[in-house]
Amino acid sequence: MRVLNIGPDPSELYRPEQAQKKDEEENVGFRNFKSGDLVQRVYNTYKLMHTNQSLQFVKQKHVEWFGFNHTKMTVMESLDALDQLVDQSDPDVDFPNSFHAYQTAEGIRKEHPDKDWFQLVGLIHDIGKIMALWGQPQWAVVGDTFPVGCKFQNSIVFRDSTFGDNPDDKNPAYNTEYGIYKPNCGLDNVYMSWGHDEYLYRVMKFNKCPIPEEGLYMIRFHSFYPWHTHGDYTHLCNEKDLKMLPWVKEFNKFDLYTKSTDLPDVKNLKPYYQSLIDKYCPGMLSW
Ligand code: INS
Repeated sequence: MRVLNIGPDPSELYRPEQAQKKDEEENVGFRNFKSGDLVQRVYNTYKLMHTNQSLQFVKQKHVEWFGFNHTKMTVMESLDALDQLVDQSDPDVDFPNSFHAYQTAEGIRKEHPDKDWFQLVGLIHDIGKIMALWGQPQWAVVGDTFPVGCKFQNSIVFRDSTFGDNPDDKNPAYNTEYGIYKPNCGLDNVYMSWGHDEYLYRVMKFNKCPIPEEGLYMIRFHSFYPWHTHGDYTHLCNEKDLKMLPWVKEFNKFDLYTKSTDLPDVKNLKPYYQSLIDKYCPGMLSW
């Protein structure tokens, strides 16, 4: 008998330490930033990211990308384009990102056959990485995200060795617990390091794609590991963020643990996923 997964366990919210410990134990085999064949490539990407992602840099990227006048293309075209992209921040994957899209979506489909919007989010969550194919350096596109304009917390990967040259790290206006933010101001009011999460979230909003709020949160914060896995930055969260957190954690299970060198048969899967795209983000989108 198939057991239907009806959604995340809300009680996790009230015991964050246990949840974090569990996550770390479960991460075994994934997200190893200490050793492995790809670790030098991963480190170099984060070193550049953590040196250059300042508040000023992020504000400038918002100006550059929030006009949505770069191109017009369909979601399937952007997904196919990710055949050309290997994510250099990912210690677990050395194959094109497009396969990871179908692996994530299929994992969700198995456990949540009733939630087509969730499956769709699994499919498209990384397509904002298309920016890397438009000349953006990977350190401004991929990788875990974190707030700028306040202290960089210890849960950020390579925290100790990569922020030394970031101008904000020594700026007393930015390097305190709250920095420029007010307590519980809400993540919507926080500048996140610039990358594919925020970009795709904005593309979906701009094009008025009717993805439920939970799905939009997954898109926007799926790489925010310091928050969803390590329990940091809750002092910036409002009630809505905390209500959405279990959904982002539910998404993370599939984003992380479906990674495998056993590659899916994309050709066969395409018609099903095209029907989801047609339902939630049809036609030409403005990027
Ligand atoms: C993931 C995650 C990974 C990173 C990927 C990103 O959400 O944050 O650590 O390597 O670029 O898509």
